[in-house]
Amino acid sequence: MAGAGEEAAAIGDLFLILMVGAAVIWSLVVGAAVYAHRRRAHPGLEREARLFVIWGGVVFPVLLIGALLVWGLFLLKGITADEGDLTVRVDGERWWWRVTYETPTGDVVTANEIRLPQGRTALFRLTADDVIHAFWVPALGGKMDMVPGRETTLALTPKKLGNWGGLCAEFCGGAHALMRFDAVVMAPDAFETWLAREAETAQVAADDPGFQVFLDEGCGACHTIRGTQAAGPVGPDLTHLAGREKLGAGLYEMTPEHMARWITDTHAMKPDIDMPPYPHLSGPRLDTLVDFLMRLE
Ligand code: HEC
Ligand SMILES: [Cu+2]
Repeated sequence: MAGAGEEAAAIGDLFLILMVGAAVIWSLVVGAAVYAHRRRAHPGLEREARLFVIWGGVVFPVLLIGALLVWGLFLLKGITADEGDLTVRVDGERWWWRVTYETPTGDVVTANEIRLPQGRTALFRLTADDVIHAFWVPALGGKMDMVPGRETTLALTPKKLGNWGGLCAEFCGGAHALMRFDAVVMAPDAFETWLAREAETAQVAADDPGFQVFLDEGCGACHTIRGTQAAGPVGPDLTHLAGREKLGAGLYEMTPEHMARWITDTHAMKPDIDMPPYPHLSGPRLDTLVDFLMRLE
């Protein structure tokens, strides 16, 4: 079956076998019904029928469903494993993703984009901040509920390079359908380079005019830019914002035009979200802010 990860392939195989098996069993049942209908009555028929019901209707289904259950539990054990080559914590927020890589030198915080090394098993430790969400990267595997106050785990081993895209698979309110993310599978070397860069703080000059607008408008009350005094915990970490492929949790290409609209016309870009729009920003002041944000690589 198609799929870009080991776990998705295993689930794909299970699905294929269930479908083919169901088709075969359905044909046998219909065949038996037609046969029974045509059969003429004779003295031993009652006994034959009882045996058929016991073997075909009780023993066979119990054995088959039992075997499928064991297989399914076996698959589930691998998928919800509690170890991996790297650990990524993901918190579901309304309506975006807080992402933390656990590394030997400490936590690396980012948002809305998950990069993974090809061929390595990533262990996801999942939880939610507000309501139940669900973490799903269809091409790689899943999905797994994210529950406030609880931790669930999911192991994914991507096999193919590419941006496979992920989404929230549990209705969580207003912008649920727009709660996506990028799941980018990279060569292991490129991944290590990316992660090292992601761990760095932002290089922002104290007198950067764009950063002044950012502070004046109060963006820093909600957003963190590591390495500056902006340390808001409410919204996505923006330290390496422009290094992400998409803006707004997997929604828009990361371009200056989209960035400007995101700030002035926020709720047209993504309805219902917890970020206020800044319609009064325009002209050079907006340009300076956008230019600053697009330099946060
Ligand atoms: C009240 C808190 C709050 C304030 C103030 C705020 N934001 Fe946000 N911002 C958020 C939230 C919450 C999100 C996530 C929205 C979503 O996708 O559901 C967000 C998302 C963003 C994103 C997208 C991040 C990504 O990963 O794609 C950008 C860029 C952004 N904000 C910039 C700004 C700028 C610039 C300002 C100031 C002009 C600002 N924000 C002010 C809460 C805030
Ligand atoms: Cu959701």
